[in-house]
Amino acid sequence: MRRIGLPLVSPFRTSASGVDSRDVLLVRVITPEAEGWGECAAMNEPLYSPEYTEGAHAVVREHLVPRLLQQPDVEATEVEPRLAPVKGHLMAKAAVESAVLDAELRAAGLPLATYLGATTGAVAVGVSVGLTPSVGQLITAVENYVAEGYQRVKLKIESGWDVGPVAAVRRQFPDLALQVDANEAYTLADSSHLADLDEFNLVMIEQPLAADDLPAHAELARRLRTPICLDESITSARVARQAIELGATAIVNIKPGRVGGYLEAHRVHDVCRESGVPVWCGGMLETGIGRAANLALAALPGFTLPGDISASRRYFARDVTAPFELLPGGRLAVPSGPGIGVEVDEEVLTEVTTGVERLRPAPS
Ligand code: NPQ
Ligand code: MG
Repeated sequence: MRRIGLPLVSPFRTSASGVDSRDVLLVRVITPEAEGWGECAAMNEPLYSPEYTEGAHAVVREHLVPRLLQQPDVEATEVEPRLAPVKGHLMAKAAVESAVLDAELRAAGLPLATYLGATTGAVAVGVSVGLTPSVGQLITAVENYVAEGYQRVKLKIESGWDVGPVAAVRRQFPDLALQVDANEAYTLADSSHLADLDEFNLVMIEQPLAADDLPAHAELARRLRTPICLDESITSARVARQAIELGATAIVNIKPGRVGGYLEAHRVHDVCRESGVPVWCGGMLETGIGRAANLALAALPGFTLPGDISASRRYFARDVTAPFELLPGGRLAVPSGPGIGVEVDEEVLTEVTTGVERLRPAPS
């Protein structure tokens, strides 16, 4: 278990959080055949979901890794069942499962994209802008990202910062693929106000209401023209199916950490695809380790909308892997090497490391 600290190129603010650096938990699995890396998506404070870096670190150390080390000859598909007795902590579980999966695939010489069933070698990506101190600064931020080549821009909204900023950006960019993310900031009482967003031809409104209120989202969907997309609500393939059947969501934001790993993320993709629900890959300001794995997932056929994977430079001046750079047309190349297909730069890793712990199987 390794903790690293990466400064952000600019603070990232949402209705609940404002961060200017990432405190990230990485999990490294060392086996006789290969090593694997997993990244925990949790924020350093429990402001997006109940998980947070320090808590995930404790759960990995005290409750997850010991369960695997009892019988360390474990395959990636066995990790979830072995960890099932532990309730919740899906981002912590995802980091462990991803590291085992990466080691397994590297040993087999198999790219994660191939293993998951990717059907493309490059994926369209968008950018999430975050809250800004003024509308002017929002317009400038959007201008810069559009100039960099992003085909889709996502704005954070909250009560008091929604119709005005969206109208200003739409006026400046009449043809831009534009969407908004409320991170649960509204209630059904805000329905008519949220309906004022319908005139801006948004691709979607993401997680407008509380994560645990699917019926309210179904009711809101009946009152809005803009499609609803769920993020925080979708914690498994089963919940995705329930949300779709309830009419609570027309689009799904898939985040491997939020659903417990890439294997469950694949199952969410399959459920949505069977129901004709488009999906896209959400972002948690990952390092190149999580970014590489997310690109493999985003290369599946059901990922028909640009994700929040963004180029490395959108978040980090220096990363623990080589930077992912935007290709023409606002796309990122899907790593083609074994496993997650990137190498961790040990020199940078050492510089940004704030703590390292190693757990070993009990001597047999
Ligand atoms: C979302 N991500 O889609 C999340 C919100 C979010 C890109 O909007 C540190 C780590 C800070 C993860 C702030 C984007 C974060 C974070 C916001 C995720 O809802
Ligand atoms: Mg979101």
